[in-house]
Amino acid sequence: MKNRILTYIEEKKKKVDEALDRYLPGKNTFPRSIHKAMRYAIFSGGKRLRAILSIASAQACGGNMGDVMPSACAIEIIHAYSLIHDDLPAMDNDDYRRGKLSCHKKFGEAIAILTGDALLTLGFQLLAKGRDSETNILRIREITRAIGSTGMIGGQVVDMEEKGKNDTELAVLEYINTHKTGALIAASVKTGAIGTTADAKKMESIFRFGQYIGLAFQIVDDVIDNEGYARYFGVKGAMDEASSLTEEAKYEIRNFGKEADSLRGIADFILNRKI
Ligand code: GRG
Repeated sequence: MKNRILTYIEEKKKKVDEALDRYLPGKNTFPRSIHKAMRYAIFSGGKRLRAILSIASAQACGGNMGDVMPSACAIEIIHAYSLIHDDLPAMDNDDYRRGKLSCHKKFGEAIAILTGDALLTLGFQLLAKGRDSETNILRIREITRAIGSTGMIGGQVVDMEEKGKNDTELAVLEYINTHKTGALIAASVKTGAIGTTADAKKMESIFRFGQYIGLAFQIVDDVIDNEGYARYFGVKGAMDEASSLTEEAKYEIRNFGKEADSLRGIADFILNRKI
């Protein structure tokens, strides 16, 4: 029998993919070139972990999947924009993403840049779509903090500037990981809790949970790609660190009930993932 968390992830991924399909303009919508590219970038095999984390976080705080779905999908769409731009020749210059041609290889550089821009814009359109305006604004505030120049983009800038050096300090590595990847993961968890009945204390705990698993996610990524933390500490050292961050994360939500079991399960899934 399939393990409970894998079933949860599979079911929620299906729901997220269905919602993304509804939210994205159809591939025949004019101008077709950009809408085809947007759909290509979104439906090319992402795990949807950030959206699933948002849903699990909402459920851990007494919320429901329907209310959080637009913002959960917005985060996946914003994540897809960051990957497209990260793959561009001016950045990582990657020909492949998720085992398929990267967006600029498939559609050309100009359309890829515009596809990233259009996805980022669509993300904010969706963040404004929820029923409650105050919740929408709080979520937008959280996401903008996570992805701007003091968040994901800041992490990307420092990462670019450190490329090719082999004496990157641990504090710099930590800055890159917490900002480039960790910030959006932590925001995925927090935006899931926004709009629920969670009080300030619960909100703080769940955000710290998100920060710990965000860093653990990037460390595991470094192990998979044999870079960053894995180069610095070796595979075992890096995995020990990811494992203790996962424990810290779960400790943060120790006072949550059974309704937070999916969040705990996803934390373990992130630690043990191989892709
Ligand atoms: C260019 C604005 C801009 C930002 C780039 C997020 C980022 C900043 C770059 C991505 C580079 C990268 C591959 C980082 C490693 C961690 C990471 C985000 C991996 C991909 O996330 P997954 O594994 O991807 O959740 P899927 O494909 O499952 O969606």
